Amino acid sequence: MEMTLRWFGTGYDSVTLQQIRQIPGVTGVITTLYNTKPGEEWSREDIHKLKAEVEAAGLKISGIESVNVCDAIKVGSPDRDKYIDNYIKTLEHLGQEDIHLVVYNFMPIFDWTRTELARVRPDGSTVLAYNQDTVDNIDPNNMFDSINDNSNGFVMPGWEPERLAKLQELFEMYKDVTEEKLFDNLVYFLKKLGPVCKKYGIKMAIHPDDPAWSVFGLPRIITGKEKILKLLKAVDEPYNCLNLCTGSLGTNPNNDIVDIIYACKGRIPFAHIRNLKYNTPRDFEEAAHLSSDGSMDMFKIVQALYKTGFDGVIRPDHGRMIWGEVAMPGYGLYDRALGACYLNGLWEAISKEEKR
Ligand SMILES: [Mn+2]
Repeated sequence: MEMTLRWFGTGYDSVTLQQIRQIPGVTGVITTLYNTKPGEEWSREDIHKLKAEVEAAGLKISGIESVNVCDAIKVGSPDRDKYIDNYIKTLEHLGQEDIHLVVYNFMPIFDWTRTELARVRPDGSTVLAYNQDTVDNIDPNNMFDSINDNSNGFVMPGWEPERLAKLQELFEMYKDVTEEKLFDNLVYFLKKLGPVCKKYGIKMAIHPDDPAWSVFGLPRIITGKEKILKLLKAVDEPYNCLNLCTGSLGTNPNNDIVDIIYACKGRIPFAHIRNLKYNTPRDFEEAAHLSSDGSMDMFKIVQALYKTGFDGVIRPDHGRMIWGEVAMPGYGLYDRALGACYLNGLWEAISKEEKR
């Protein structure tokens, strides 16, 4: 198991590589070329520069999150092959730079969705939160505004302002895209990536939809165990795999994360681990990683990973904003560092106990 932290890159992230290097047990970062747009080919030179910067700080690039998939591929436009070719070239360049883990998602238009970026918890920390009644009463345009007005000046991944400008156009593009069609387009895309992934040993880890249900009437297809297994079977190759995200799957309390881990044994190279707290069936907020702070049993989740032979990459996912830190909501240093230490502690205890 390799413990990592997400890092958005110099100039985009308030957290430095030097700070990450000092979190005990964290040896790598999950990063991306933040200045690229979905659909563009990443140059090998840019990837090499990023890698050199990370390695100069004594860390490694443990994976890319994300190489985003453009809307043409998701809706299956006539020109999608052009963008798939760009994606293949990007994977080729990543493989040549010895990077073998790529995260992506297949959510239409909106990436992860929250209604509050700084809900105050009883201890004074602030967290991302979601309320279904708010979503049901909001115009998607206002969603963009509220995300960007409350992001402490950072551009939230998936909520880039340039997407707002063409929101109507995007909804138009997706108007005939059913769940089935979206799923077929995903399978088409993955099959095309087969040769390059096999050549370079690249794993394409899909991030579950967040929240794990349809938002604003748009289809969502990676929401729970049955749908994940359907995808893993549709392209039944090790390169087609799951980025287990406890916080995303856990938005639906009916998702049994431990059961999903066992069902996907051998197909989880990467795990986002975080906790959230359910207040009512229509309202949840993110929590500290500790089991007792939220609604999930983190011990059981880490234990299931250990028992299924997980040997991939973990990162603590979103953290609370604590100790006066100003950072991208969910991505401050302090609480994610606490999360990494806690998860490493669970892992050490479980592995030593199992080996006894
Ligand atoms: Mn996640």
